[in-house]
Amino acid sequence: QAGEAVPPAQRSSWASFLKSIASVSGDLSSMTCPPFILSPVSLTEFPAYWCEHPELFSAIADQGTEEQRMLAVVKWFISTLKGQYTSRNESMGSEKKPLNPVLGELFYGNWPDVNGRGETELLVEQVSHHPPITAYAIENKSKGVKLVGHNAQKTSFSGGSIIVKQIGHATLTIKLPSGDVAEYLITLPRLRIDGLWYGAPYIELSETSWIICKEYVCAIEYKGKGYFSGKTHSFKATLTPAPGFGGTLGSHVIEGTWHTTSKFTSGPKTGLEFHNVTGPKEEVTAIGGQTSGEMGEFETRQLWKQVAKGIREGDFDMASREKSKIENDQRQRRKDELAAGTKWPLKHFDHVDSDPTYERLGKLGKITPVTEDMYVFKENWPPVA
Ligand code: HCR
Repeated sequence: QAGEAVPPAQRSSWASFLKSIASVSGDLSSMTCPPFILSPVSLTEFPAYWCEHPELFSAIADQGTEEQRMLAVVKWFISTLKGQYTSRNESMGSEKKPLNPVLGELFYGNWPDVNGRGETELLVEQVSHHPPITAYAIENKSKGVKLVGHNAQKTSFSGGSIIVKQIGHATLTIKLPSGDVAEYLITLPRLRIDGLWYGAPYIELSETSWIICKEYVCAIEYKGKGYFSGKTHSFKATLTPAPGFGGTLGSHVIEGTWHTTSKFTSGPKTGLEFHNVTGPKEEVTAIGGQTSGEMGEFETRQLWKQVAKGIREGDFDMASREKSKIENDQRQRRKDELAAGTKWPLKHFDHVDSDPTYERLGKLGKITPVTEDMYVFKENWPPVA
């Protein structure tokens, strides 16, 4: 039934919200939603989903051949999807609207060294407010594995669902024992937010995303119920040697559901399990202002503390008052910058209009657009004493 999952007192505002999104395109971040659908967590915390299986991230460095390394990269990537796209349903009952980060908002964290896998560090900076763009760097220094990327969204409405085209990409680099650096271009899937009619939004992935390195091209196709296997969250990953590497490297096809398990369905490993994320995940340990000494009021949990408290405790008047304070402060800062002829300085990233790695590797998968901008990580964290 329509609005089934919506608290009765908020059903009419949910109906108005649904009507309004049908006419909005761009990003949903500034839309006003009924309180039941608000999340107390800012989007700056989302990049932590990339590393909820730190052992898979570090294992990428431990592979002996390019073929094994590519399989390890794909395994780590597929294993992140459950956290990225279903964890809010698990923890909050449905997808919720995250807090829209302010320019300069920061989130730092880490996953400790356990069993010699090395420590993995996370750094996130909101590099644009309107439209929202989040840049991140995740690094296991002892293993020489690093992921740098950024995220933005373009949304539209179709057939009762919100379609989210993810803008941005990530590059994974691995320092090899030979001294060379292997690079992997990672693009992001398209999302469809279903369940709106009932007031219980959830995500399904669609279309194709890519992982591409010099020697391999991996196309990952996503389908929901009623396609390859008839199951929700299905995927099929096809790994093919890049031009010039066909004679030496094997091809593989992997199929399954990204939130549970998958196996090889073609190639030398046919029948073997590929990934399995039915076990526990490891949440990031957030690092407060004390480590950097400079994050101060821009540390995400500090910044949104009162808003998050209001949302968690059902005091939406307080949440809204506190949110307005943050927004007014932002407006004032932008006005002051305009008057002074200055621009907010990004702390950890430099914006550039094109990414040579994306252009070079993207060609191998024939991905579009042929070029994309990027945020170059300044490598300035943790601060050198
Ligand atoms: C679409 C979304 C904002 C963007 C979120 C992204 C794409 C951000 C990057 C992460 O790596 C992955 C990621 C996962 C999230 O699932 C995705 C969010 C889910 C919901 C949110 C919408 C803007 C919320 C709309 C809610 C409406 C129905 C009220």
